[in-house]
Amino acid sequence: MIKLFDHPDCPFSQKVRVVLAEKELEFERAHVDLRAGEQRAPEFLKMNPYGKVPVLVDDDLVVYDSTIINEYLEDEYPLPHLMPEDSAGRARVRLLEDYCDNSFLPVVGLVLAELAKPEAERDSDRLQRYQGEIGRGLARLESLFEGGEFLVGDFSLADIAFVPRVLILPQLGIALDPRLRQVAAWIERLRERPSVQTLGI
Ligand SMILES: N[C@@H](CCC(=O)N[C@@H](CS)C(=O)NCC(=O)O)C(=O)O
Repeated sequence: MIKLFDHPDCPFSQKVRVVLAEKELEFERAHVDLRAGEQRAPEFLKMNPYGKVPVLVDDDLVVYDSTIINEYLEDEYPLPHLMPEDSAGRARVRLLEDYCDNSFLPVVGLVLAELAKPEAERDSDRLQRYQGEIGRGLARLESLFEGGEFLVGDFSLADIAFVPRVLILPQLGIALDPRLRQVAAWIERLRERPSVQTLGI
């Protein structure tokens, strides 16, 4: 039995939920109340010493970090494949996941934090700088499609990494540059997938 310790709004948890849905794996969800600090409780830290969601428990195995969890799910439950077969394609997927986890998602987090402030307290220069950075990230993605439908070959863990945040661009105050036609079509394609719809975003 698979159990996922997660938080509904956490983009890292959402990445894992899309993979579980793609692979049609049954799982139990355990909500970790981050505001109440449940992620710092000793029993949670025993599972993930970093004190973060998501954590996946599959029988006796405990795995944390969304990208490592998704790699584990791909290895253990390979169908449908969410990684290319060739090493070059796999490396490209991993590079994009790394960019998404360490640059794209954090800057989206900064925008959300700024927007969560009362309007009078927002730093509009900072907000614009962050929004501009997201726009440049999306422009970089535009150049990757080369006529294909997804970032690297077929739908993969690379696309899934971006799902939680590219679906909420309007909430970030970002109007997609109309020149980014491939990105616009890709976002619509992602939005239509049943696995993505399970997120309810
Ligand atoms: N690299 C981790 C990041 C996970 C992460 O940052 N989770 C956040 C919620 S979205 C968290 O649990 N924060 C709680 C805390 O830092 O106290 C992953 O990919 O799983």
